Parts: sequence; structure tokens; C-alpha cells
Amino acid sequence: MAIRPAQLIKFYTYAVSGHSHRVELALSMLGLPFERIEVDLPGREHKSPAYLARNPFGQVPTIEDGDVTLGDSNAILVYLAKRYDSTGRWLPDDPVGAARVQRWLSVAAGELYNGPTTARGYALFRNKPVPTEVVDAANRIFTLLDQHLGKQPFLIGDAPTLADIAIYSYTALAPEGRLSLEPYAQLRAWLARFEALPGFVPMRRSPLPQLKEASA
Ligand SMILES: N[C@@H](CCC(=O)N[C@@H](CS)C(=O)NCC(=O)O)C(=O)O
Repeated sequence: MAIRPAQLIKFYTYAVSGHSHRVELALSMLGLPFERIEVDLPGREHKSPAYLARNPFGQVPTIEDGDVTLGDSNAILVYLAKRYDSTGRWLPDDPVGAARVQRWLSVAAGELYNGPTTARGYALFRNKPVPTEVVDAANRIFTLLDQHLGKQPFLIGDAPTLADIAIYSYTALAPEGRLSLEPYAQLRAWLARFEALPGFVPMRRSPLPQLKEASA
């Protein structure tokens, strides 16, 4: 019998946060009941004493599941899979499978963050040109992913795992960072395979602001 939460999982999120989208994907793909609580980031609610008590880093996402309060998207993915996926499909228990998933969680917080996530921050929230080194970092990780996904359908093999959930959101959002996925056919095919999975939920797309001309 599937293990279910005793109550709705409280999911503190912000609509345009890719880190939060990771968690929404996991909640939805694992079929878990949850309640969405929008945190007013522009109003700095994430730095209020009440929110900091939940997540001292003052960031979304955060979840509350009974007496468990947890921040950090990748930590939340691990928690949800360990707690509720008794099949071990999303986070294998064997040492090699678990390590392979962890490797991509590290990439999500490292190379992916330094490339596409950062590019989106410049383009969407700071309305600034994306620095060349950030574009280069994004293209390096896209090239690597494209080659890797030419060999197998999902990141650690034939079936999706937390690795795919962690890498999906900011890869799919690349155009919002003024980055093109056009050169990466295998990567685009993987995005389509991932989007066809049961429980997939799209992320709201944000229109890019007009780039401000450099003023004298
Ligand atoms: N390591 C964190 C990063 C989360 C993160 O950067 N969240 C952003 C929104 S996407 C945020 O809350 N930014 C506000 C801030 O850092 O003050 C995770 O994986 O959840």
C-alpha cells in the first residue's frame, strides 16, 4: 500500500521560482496531496520573522509535513522520495544509483545554477544583459547534458529519477535567460520526454522585459 502523508503538505512557493517548481514537480509526480502557500517575495515576506522561523535562509521553497519543516529544493526532493516513494524509483537505494542521482542534484546546485539560473536572474529580474561568462557556463552544461542524453533517455538511465526533476526546471526556463536551446537536440528531446510523464506540471512562463538601453 502506498504511504501517504497524514495531512496536506504545506508548500511555500513563489510562482516564478524554478527552485519551487522542482518541488511542485516532485509533489505532483509522486501524487502527494499538498496546499500551495504563495510567499510574497517582492513584499519581502520571505525575510519576515515568521518565515525565517520556517526557513532561516529566507528562501522559497519550504515545506511543512506534520512536524517536519524543510527548506532547500534538493533536500525536499530527497525527503519526499525517501518518505513516500516505497518503490525507490525516484531515488534508488543501491549505492551506485543513489550516488548517480546525487551527482545531478549537485549539478543542479552548481553548474546549472551558475549558468541558466543566473542568466535568468539577470534577464528577468535585473533586466540586464547576461554576462558572457554566464552564457558560456550555461552552454557548457547544456553541451554536456546534450551529449549525456544522447546515450540514454533519462539522466541516470531508462527511467526518470530525482535527477531529472532537479535538472528540468531551469533547463526548460533557459529562454527566459535569453539562452537558446536550439543547438541541443538531445536535450530538447529529453525535455519533451519529461513533459510527457504522468504528473508533470508546467511552470508559468514569464515575458522577458525589454532590455534597457545603456544610458549615458
Ligand atoms: N538552495 C536553495 C535556493 C533557493 C532559492 O534561491 N530561492 C530563491 C527563489 S528561486 C529565493 O528564495 N530567493 C530569495 C532570497 O534568496 O532572498 C534551494 O535549492 O531551494
